[in-house]
Amino acid sequence: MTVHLARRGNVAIVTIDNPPVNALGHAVRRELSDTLARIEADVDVAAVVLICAGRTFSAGADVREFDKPPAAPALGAVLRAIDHATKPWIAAIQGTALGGGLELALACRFRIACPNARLGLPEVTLGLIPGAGGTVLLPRLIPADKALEIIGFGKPVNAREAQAVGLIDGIAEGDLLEAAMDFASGILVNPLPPPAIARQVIPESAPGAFVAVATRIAAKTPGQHAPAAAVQALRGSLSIPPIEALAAEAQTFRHLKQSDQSRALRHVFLAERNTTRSVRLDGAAPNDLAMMGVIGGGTMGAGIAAACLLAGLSVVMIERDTAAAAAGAARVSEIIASSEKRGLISAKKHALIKRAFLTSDDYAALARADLVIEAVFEDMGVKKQVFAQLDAVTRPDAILASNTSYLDLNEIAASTRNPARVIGLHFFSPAHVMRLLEIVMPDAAADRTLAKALSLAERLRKVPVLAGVCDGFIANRIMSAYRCECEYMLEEGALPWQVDRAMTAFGMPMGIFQMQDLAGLDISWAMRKRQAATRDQDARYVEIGDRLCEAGRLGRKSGRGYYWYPDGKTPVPDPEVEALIKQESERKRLRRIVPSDAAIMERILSTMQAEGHRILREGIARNADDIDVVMVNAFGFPRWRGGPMFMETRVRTTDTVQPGTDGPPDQDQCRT
Ligand code: 3H9
Repeated sequence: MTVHLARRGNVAIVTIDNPPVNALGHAVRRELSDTLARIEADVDVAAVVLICAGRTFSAGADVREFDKPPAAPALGAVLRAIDHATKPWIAAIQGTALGGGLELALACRFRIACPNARLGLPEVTLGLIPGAGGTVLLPRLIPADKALEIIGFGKPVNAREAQAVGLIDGIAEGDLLEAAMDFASGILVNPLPPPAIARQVIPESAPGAFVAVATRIAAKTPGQHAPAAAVQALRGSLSIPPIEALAAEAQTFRHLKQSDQSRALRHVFLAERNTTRSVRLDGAAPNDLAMMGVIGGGTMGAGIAAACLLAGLSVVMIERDTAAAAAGAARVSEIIASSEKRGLISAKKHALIKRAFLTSDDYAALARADLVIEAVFEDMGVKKQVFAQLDAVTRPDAILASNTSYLDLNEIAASTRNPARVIGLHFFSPAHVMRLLEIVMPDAAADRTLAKALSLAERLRKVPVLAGVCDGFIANRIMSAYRCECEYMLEEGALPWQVDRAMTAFGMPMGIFQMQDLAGLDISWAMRKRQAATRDQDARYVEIGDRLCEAGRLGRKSGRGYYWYPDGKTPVPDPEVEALIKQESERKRLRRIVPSDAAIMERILSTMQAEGHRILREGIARNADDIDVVMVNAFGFPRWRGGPMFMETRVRTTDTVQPGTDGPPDQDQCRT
C-alpha cells in the first residue's frame, strides 16, 4: 500500500508513503483515487489532511514511468476529483512539493508548509511543462507574473516566499500534522472558499510584469522548447476557460514528453543519480567526516575550503607562510560573506563557519584531519613534497587527496608510505559552486578511501563521477581532444570567432577560444614548452597558440589573446589574429576552406564522442552516461541535448546538428 487512510474525529488523514520521494506513480494515483471515493462516501468526515511519509512531500510524477504506456487513472483526473471534492482537503507540506506534487497541493483547498519546505514546478528542467493543472491553478492563487516566474524558470520558492505571494495559507512552526489538524478545525467554522480551479485568474502584480518575466525566460533559455511552451501555456490559461486551458496544457505536456529535449534532460537527471549506483562500499557514513585539511589557499584551495565550510565541516587550511595563509583566508572569507549576502546562509551560520575555519603555515595543524585535499601548483615535485609532509603529520587512517587536473596519481600515491589512502578529488572552479567532482582512483586506493571520498561528495552535495588515472581524466581529456580539433580547424579555414559562434549557437556557454583567453594562454604555453623535448615530432602540432603568446597575447588578462579586449572584457575579432592564422596555414601549405558552422560543430561533437569511446575502452570512465554527466557539468555542454554520448544514440534531427561535410581526422597527439 502506498496510500493510508486514518481518522481523527471528523478529520480524515491521508498519508502517501512511497519512498524515497513519494513520486506519484501508478499505484499512488490508483490508491489516492480509491481513498478519495471512500472519503466522499463517508458522511462522518468533514475535512481531509493530506500528508506524505518520510522526509519530503511529493516530488511529482514518477519520471521512470514516462517512457511506459500511460496507465489510468491519469494524475490530472485524480487531481480534478480532489478539486471538486465536497470536503476541504488540506495539504501538509514538508521537504519539497515539486511538479505533480505541487499540483496535488494546488488541487487541495488549503496548503500549509513547514518553515524549511520548498515548493516548485520544475518541469521545464525536464523539458516539460506542468501537465496536471499547474499552469491553470497557479495563476488563480498567485499573480500571473509570479506564476510564470515559478513555472518558466522551474526554480522552487521557500515557504516564506510562498506565503508572501499567497501560494500557501500558513507556516507550521511545530509538528506538521498537529498544525494541519488545528488548521482543519479552524476552517470548518468558516465558509469554504471556492477551489482554485473555480477562481478568477489573478492579474499581473504590475503593468508589464508578465511580459518582463517572459522576456527574461526567453533570454535565459535559448534553443529550449519547454520554457517557451510554459509561457504560451500560461498566456492561454489567462485568457481561455479553465477546462480548455487544462486540455491544452495536457496536450502540450504529452507532446513535450516525446521530444528529444525532454528525453535528453530526463537522461541527464537519471544519469546524475546513477553515477555511483553500483558502488556500494561499507566503512564510511556521511557523518564520518568532521575535520578537513586543505593545502593551498589559491582560487581552487579557497573554493574547496569554502565548499567544505558551507557543508558544515571544519577546515584547516595550510599555506607556505603567514602572508599566504592570510591571503587564502581572505579568499575564503569573501566567498562565505557573499553566501550570506545572497541569502544562502544565515548570519548565525556565518558565525559558526568562522569558528570552524583555521589557517596555518604548519602542517602539524593537520594532526586531527579526517581527509586532506591538496590544491597546490600543478608540478609533480611540489605535489610529492606536500604528500611527504602529509605522510609525516596526519593520522594513519586519514585520507590524502590531490586536486590535480592531469598529473599521474599513481606516481603521487607511490611516493607515500601508504598508497591505499591516496585518491584524486578533482574539483571544478569555482569549487564551491560547480557540482561535478571527478573521483580519480589510483591503482592502490583502498575501498575505504573511495567510500570516504563518496561520503565527502554526498556531504558537499556534488555529483561524483568515478574516473581512472590518465592525462586529464574524463573532463579535461575530452576537452583537450576537441580543443585540438578546433585548432586544426583554424589552420584549415575557420577563425576563432567562427568556431566560438558555432559552439554558442549549439548551446555551450562559451566558445573554446574565448574560454582559453579567459583562463590565460600562458599556462598551457609553459606546459607545451616543458613537453617540447618529449613530444612526438611526427604528430601534428598547431603553433598558433605559441605565436600568440610570443606576441605577448596571453588572453583576456593582457587585453589580447585569440581576441582583442578593447574594454578589458568584451571579445572583439582581431584582424592581427586572422593574419597570423592565415600565415600559419600558408606556412604549412594548407588550403583554407571556410567550413559551415554546422560542420564545425559536427566535427567537435564527433571528436568528443570518439575520445569518449577511447576513454570507455581504456576503462577511464565506467559508462557512457558518466561521460555525459561530466560534459554537462564541467563545461556546460547543453543539458537539454543530453551530452555527446547520448546524442550519438539518438537519430539526428534538425534541432540537433546538421551533418557536417568534414569528418574528424585521426586524432593526432595534441595534449597541452
Ligand atoms: C511532473 O511532475 C509532471 C507533472 O506536472 C504532470 C504529470 C502528468 N520520479 O535527487 P535525489 C528519485 S514531472 C521518480 O538523489 P535529493 C531519484 O531518482 C516531475 N524518481 O534526492 C533518486 O532515486 P535513487 C517533476 C524520483 O534529496 C531518489 O528519488 N518533479 C523523482 O537530493 C532521491 O533523489 C521534479 O522534477 C521523480 N519525480 O533530492 C523533481 N524525483 O535513490 C525531481 C526523485 O534510486 N526531483 N526521484 O537514485 C528532484 O528534484 C530531487 O530528486 C528532490 C530530492 C529535490 C525531490
